[in-house]
Amino acid sequence: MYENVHESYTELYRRIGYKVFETSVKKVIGIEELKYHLNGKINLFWGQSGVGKSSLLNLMFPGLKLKIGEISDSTSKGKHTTVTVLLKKVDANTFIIDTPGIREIDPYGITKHDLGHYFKEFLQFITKCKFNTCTHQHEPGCAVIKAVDVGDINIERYKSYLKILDTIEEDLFF
Ligand SMILES: Nc1nc2c(ncn2[C@@H]2O[C@H](COP(=O)(O)OP(=O)(O)OP(=O)(O)O)[C@@H](O)[C@H]2O)c(=O)[nH]1
Ligand SMILES: [Mg+2]
Ligand SMILES: [Zn+2]
Repeated sequence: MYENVHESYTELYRRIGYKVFETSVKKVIGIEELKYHLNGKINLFWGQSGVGKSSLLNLMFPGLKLKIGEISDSTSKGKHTTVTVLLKKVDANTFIIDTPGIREIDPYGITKHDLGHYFKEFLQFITKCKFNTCTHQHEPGCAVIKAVDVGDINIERYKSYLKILDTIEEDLFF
């Protein structure tokens, strides 16, 4: 739909209601703005291996001296350079947690029919599904599927939802 994939994700997540900072370590873009928003908080950096979490942190806080990895030529993925989770103090009330990259999301303790609640733009539709245990896959009267059909929910987000749903074991408690 969009010409620029990067642009589309920025727009998409802003529309959903997330704060998005566009940064580049190589071109030094967006660094000061991000740093400003970390001030006075406990900040956790989380995401796929090789996306540049540690690089970004080093640029904002050179004292951290975090190890930076390479990207594998064969898979274009990161090599899991950061292997431990450490909480570091960067000033009186600002803390940083760098984390090892993840390969995939494995939601622990979330049931199939709860997952939709973690997709915040689904919330306004979930309450309109015919069944209150709807998992928004094929159930009749599903308001989420309808919202995807008319473009109120982005199809990529819905596909992510289905992919994660697939990794959840059948609910043991229902
Ligand atoms: N072009 C470009 N490359 C970057 C940028 N940030 C990081 N890199 C490169 O991406 C590679 C991985 O960077 P890391 O900072 O180790 O990535 P990470 O997210 O901490 O990876 P893990 O510790 O494995 O989770 C390195 O080769 C960096 O030089 C960026 O903004 N632009
Ligand atoms: Mg790292
Ligand atoms: Zn539904």
